[in-house]
Amino acid sequence: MKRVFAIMAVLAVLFASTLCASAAGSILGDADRSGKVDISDVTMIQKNVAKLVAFSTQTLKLADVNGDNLVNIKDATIVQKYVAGISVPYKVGQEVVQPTTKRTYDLPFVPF
Ligand SMILES: [Ca+2]
Repeated sequence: MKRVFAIMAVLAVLFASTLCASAAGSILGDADRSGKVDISDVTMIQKNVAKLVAFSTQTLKLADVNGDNLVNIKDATIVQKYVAGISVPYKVGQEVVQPTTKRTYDLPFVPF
């Protein structure tokens, strides 16, 4: 029985670390999820606005660079300015931690 709990604890830790690892690659404005913010992200946001491309919930949060809970032409313009080297008052290009990755999991106490 102890062995089963130990295996469950290891799996829980691995699952939690996988969630954290996936958050590390989340960059605000990286709408094409390539790991960098460039003109392709502007194009992806424009395609989403035109309803040519659907975003996942996580990608919607990365594309919403001004944080108004909408992905629209304003976000595309902000990312375009960032790519052009124009200063923007948002954290475009910086890693963000998605709220869903902030979960904590209580592990069962396993006496070894
Ligand atoms: Ca927005």
